Amino acid sequence: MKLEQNKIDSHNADLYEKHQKKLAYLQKELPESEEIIKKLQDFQIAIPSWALGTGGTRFGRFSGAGEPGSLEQKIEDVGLLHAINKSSGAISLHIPWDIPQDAEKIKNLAKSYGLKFDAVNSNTFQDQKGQEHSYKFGSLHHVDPNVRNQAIAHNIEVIKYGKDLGSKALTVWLADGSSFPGQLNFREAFQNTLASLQAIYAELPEDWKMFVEYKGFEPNFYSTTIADWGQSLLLANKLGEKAYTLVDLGHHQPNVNIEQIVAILLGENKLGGFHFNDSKYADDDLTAGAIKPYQLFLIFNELVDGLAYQGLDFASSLGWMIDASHNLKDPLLDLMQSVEAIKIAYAQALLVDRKALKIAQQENNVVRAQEILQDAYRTDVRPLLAESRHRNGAALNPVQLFEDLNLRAALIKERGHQGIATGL
Ligand code: AOS
Ligand code: ZN
Ligand code: ZN
Ligand code: ZN
Repeated sequence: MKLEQNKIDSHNADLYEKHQKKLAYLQKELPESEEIIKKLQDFQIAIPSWALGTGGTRFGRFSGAGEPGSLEQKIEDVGLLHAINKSSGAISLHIPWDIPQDAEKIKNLAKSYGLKFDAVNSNTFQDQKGQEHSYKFGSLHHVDPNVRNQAIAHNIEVIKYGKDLGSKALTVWLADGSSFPGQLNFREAFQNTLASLQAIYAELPEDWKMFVEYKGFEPNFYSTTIADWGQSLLLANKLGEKAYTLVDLGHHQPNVNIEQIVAILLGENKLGGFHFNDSKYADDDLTAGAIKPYQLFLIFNELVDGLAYQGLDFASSLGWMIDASHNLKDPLLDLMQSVEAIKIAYAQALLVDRKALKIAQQENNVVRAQEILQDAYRTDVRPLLAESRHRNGAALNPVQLFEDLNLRAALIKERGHQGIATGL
């Protein structure tokens, strides 16, 4: 399904007057509005292919309807999303859930929607049909070199698929770990993981990055072999300059200061990118900004500061990806909400008066420092986001447009009551 531009235009015409009023007020208040709108227009957040269907829990899954049943339909869904918000111009594929049978065709299809291919993800956390060795006790860290070699070969194959599509990064997330004390020799598991990653890294094209994702627990409940940013950074440093740490917001113990981790990694030029989501307890994969929007803002505050410090371009220097999916909302609406929350946090971070903050910090003026941050955070920047979408030809209100046009019903009519095609 392709959304005709005139449908977006007429939606915008209905909302324009009200929008214009709010925007004019903000433009008067904030001299930097114009600059922020331009930055928002450029900022794209990649959509994970696996979030286009209703997620399940280990207790059950209530399948949605009209979900994509093929890679082509997943691209179509992201295309639809991008037409509506012009902020989701990339898709992140997961192999083998999304094997492109005909790379040229898939590439052209994506291009027709204005989409690029973001990081490709390998999968050694499940056994695939016909696979010789099982990943039950891990993959890259496994005690058996045959299992490690199989997992290495898979990652190299994923790079090959990514190359064919124009991806520029490989994301490695490992479920490897142990659930009982004594099960694993930690040092050997770490050394095996490093050696395996080195073998994969050796096959990484020159202009690619490798993202090493960490996670505290789950599916293993006693230890995870790449459990935190320290272990990920250690591996990335040993691997070389193309290897970076990837921060998934849900992969920390509760109350961990993620913005500080982000600041340190960025200062070392070792932050590769993000998997955005939100959580109350653990890897809940809830909509970004749904639970802790202030934390999201504080992370973006560090990103704006840190990328400028490194002299790096904001939109293009890191992997900006969503990794959220759950079982209650329409997946496309959920993604729209995540994208909106991420861009709100970015816009608010751009509002922080950095000169004044620096002075407050130098003077140890704690009260003023807090005032400066919260002044930015408490500004309603949504008219700036709406304006940036409008200028890009997208919808002033994506959620409302999707609902008013009954787009899910249209997808169900086209595809039937199918759920998403993944191995999950
Ligand atoms: C798993 O917890 C991680 O967040 C990974 O990024 C994973 O590959 C992704 O969620 C798809 O299952
Ligand atoms: Zn993730
Ligand atoms: Zn996760
Ligand atoms: Zn997650």
